[in-house]
Amino acid sequence: MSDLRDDARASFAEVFGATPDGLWSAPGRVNLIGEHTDYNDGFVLPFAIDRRTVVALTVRDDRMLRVASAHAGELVEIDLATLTPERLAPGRLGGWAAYPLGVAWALGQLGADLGAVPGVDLYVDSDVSVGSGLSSSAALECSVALALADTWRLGFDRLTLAKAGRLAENTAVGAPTGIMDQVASLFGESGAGVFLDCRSLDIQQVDLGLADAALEVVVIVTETRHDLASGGYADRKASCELAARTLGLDSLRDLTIDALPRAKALLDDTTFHRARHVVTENQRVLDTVRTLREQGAGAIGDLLDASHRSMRDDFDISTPELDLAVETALANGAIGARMTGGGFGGAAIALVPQQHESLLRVAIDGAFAEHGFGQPDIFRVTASVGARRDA
Ligand code: GAF
Repeated sequence: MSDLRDDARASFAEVFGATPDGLWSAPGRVNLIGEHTDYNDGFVLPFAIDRRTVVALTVRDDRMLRVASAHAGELVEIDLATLTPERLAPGRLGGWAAYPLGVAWALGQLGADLGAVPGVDLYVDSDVSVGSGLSSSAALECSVALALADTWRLGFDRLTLAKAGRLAENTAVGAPTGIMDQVASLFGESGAGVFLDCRSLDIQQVDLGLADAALEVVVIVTETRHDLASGGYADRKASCELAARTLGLDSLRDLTIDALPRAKALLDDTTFHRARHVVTENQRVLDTVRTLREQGAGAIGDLLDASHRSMRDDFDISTPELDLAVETALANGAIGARMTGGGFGGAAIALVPQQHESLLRVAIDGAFAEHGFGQPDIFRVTASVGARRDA
């Protein structure tokens, strides 16, 4: 992390010829459980990870926003006065710059007077790899949102910053996501999961108790990138909305497990299976939180496994690589495993005894090679602190 900060500071000086006024950072996330429930007003339990995006920033004496990234070639600049939805429409700015510039625009939509704030030079570096399923997008949005809110003295609370991140992603990037990732990135705490009710937006930090259970979480990033702005994610969201509409509900949050037989009679097969995933997944989140509190992390493995099966069989968002990662982890000592994030590629997580990471790596590397799949990236993550000012 200190390397990332030093690099960002040095690169900022190279690109902009100045020392940054400050450094901010925000983490990526792993979702422990509660997938595709956030945009259905449901429950989620992600945690912020120890991989972060760093933003270095200085105030300018004009109204230009200039953004540059360690992971993208060219510097992008725009006058604050021209920061309009038309200019920011998906595909117009293209690439990564839609995220930071979209966040600046979104802060304006949520009450910032963009006519009265100065321009900034902003440089981004990150060790949350893009397309890995660990929400590099939320890490970028939330680090930029916090940096701009501090610099422009907006006085916004963290929930408003999370909403700005989501609005930028929905509008400027064109990914119809929920609010889970931004809340995880802004509200993460060391050792804790972020239990969010996506209807009331009530947030509770839940002690994961991993060290007490002598367990750790290992991430397996498959080489199949996932992209939330492409069709599969939006298609699942549309199915959920169709199910709720057909059943006369505001959202699938209002469908209970007891009412599933009635729903089966009213919905086509595919829509029913997708709705059933959401309803059962909401219950699994509540069960996981209760189990963590009453029995500890050693008792949540079956819930993680059931969540994966539901995403594989009912919601149909897993891939052969993710299934193989989960199966191999379970056959090699994991007490629970599931894909994490939006699906269609990206990452899986395994809950394993401490010191188990290298054993798991050998087993999964071997299984992937046998199946002709690209070598996955495998590493341990810890639940970490959310977005903050670093310097
Ligand atoms: C992605 C989205 F960004 C989240 O809002 C959430 O829907 C998740 O996929 C699936 O649970 O990370």
